[in-house]
Amino acid sequence: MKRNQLGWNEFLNKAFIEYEEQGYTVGRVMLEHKRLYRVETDHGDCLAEVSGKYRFEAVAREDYPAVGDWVVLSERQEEGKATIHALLPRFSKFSRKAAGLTTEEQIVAANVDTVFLVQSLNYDFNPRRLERYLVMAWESGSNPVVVLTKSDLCEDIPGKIAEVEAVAFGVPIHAVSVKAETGLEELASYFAEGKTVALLGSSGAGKSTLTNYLLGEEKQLIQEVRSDDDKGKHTTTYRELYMLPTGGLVLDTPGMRELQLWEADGAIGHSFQDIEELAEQCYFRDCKHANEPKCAVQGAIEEGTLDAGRYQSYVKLQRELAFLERKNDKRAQLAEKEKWKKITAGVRGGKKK
Ligand SMILES: Nc1nc2c(ncn2[C@@H]2O[C@H](COP(=O)(O)OP(=O)(O)OP(=O)(O)O)[C@@H](O)[C@H]2O)c(=O)[nH]1
Ligand SMILES: [Mg+2]
Ligand SMILES: [Zn+2]
Repeated sequence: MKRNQLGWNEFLNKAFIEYEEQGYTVGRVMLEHKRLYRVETDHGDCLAEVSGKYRFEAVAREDYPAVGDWVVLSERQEEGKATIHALLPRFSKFSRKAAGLTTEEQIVAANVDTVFLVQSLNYDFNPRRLERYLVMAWESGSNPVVVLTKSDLCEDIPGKIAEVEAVAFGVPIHAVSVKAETGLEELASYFAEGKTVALLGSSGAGKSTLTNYLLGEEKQLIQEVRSDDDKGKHTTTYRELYMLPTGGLVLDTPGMRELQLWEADGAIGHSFQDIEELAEQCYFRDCKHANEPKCAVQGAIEEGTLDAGRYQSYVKLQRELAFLERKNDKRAQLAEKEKWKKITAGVRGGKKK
């Protein structure tokens, strides 16, 4: 069945059984455009919208389907259309804070097995930015892999890999070039049948170039980067999930200007294990690693075993999360209010369709 090629698994099957008994079908969201979805099902692809009831019950942005999601459908095959009635639980999701002043979760990729954190080996290369991506990747429930692109433009690949190793313990790192066709065969193992890989990174990093290479055809538009600073032009403007001819799926995404953190309970600790281990050796249990005597963190920075930039990055990310948490508490209160407003309005006005 096609489902298996699309990444169907036991976890999803369990969640779907009750719907299946009611005659619904299931599909995976391949593309989203303004709340209109292209969904791939056992019967081919169709355009789908959420039902009125779904819209009525959705409170927040993250309640709506995102690319990679599995959705419960009633299909109208002759028309090539379908209605989405429910969302199956996500086994992983890579989120960020949506751009702008609101605190809203934006799901960048749902149900992905592996995230490729893509950086180019020339100007785009930035271990501090990678730290930020790694925190969200650990939080997502998918496995991070660092993919360093454009190795044909780099003189010192081992040096760059060492810099990445220092911030990404135990994370696989691959240096590749689509132009020179090197290192690419190492990536094949992530694309076993039904496995989904999402490509994330800045604009111009070479995500779409890699996608086209994997697809074996020029599906995604690619544009030259600006020659003065090598910044991309935000060529890709929407997320799209593709099935590879060799099995596996790839999700190309638009380059992110900035990755603002979303909730990340334990992920900072996971990414900055080195610092948290040092902190345990500080003399004072509540050491703030500022001016306290016998501070192991400051000691390591002085000795040069801990990079000061890395420590600053850790502090900055923690502050950002604390700020987000405070705002989210407020948002949760508002959402709860909104929900009750809807429910009481529904009771008064009869059932809304
Ligand atoms: N030299 C070299 N250039 C590459 C390589 N891969 C990609 N490029 C170039 O990098 C530029 C940007 O590539 P894209 O694939 O469009 O980058 P992207 O990450 O998809 O960018 P957005 O869609 O804006 O997020 C293009 O000019 C590519 O030709 C490579 O391996 N070597
Ligand atoms: Mg692109
Ligand atoms: Zn300390």
